[in-house]
Amino acid sequence: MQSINSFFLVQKLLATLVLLLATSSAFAHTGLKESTPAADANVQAAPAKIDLVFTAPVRLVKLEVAGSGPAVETEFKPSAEAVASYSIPAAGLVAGSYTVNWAAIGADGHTVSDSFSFVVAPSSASSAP
Ligand SMILES: [Cu+2]
Repeated sequence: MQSINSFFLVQKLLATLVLLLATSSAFAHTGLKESTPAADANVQAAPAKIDLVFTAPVRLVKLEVAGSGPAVETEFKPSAEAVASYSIPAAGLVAGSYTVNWAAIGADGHTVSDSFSFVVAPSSASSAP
């Protein structure tokens, strides 16, 4: 009986350990810390660039800005070097809603991808009374 109990105790401890490891590696994943425009932002003026700040240096391998019209042209080029901050000129944004799709390879070799959206409000000129 004693040995069966300790067997189950070891099983339980191992399960807890695996869970802890899985959780901590998820936390170690590199992610997007902040962006400009920020996620879900409603900006008054069309930005001329997209700024991304990651939690650790990454190689940004994809950045697409999708609006309601044709894909927005950016000066994005896949990065050969790992850096934490990116500033990517994106000309031609007008009023409308946009989704930024990005993918980056972190120091642990994992590719992380995500997206965020923002809205460029109609210009004050066109909403004048
Ligand atoms: Cu990872």
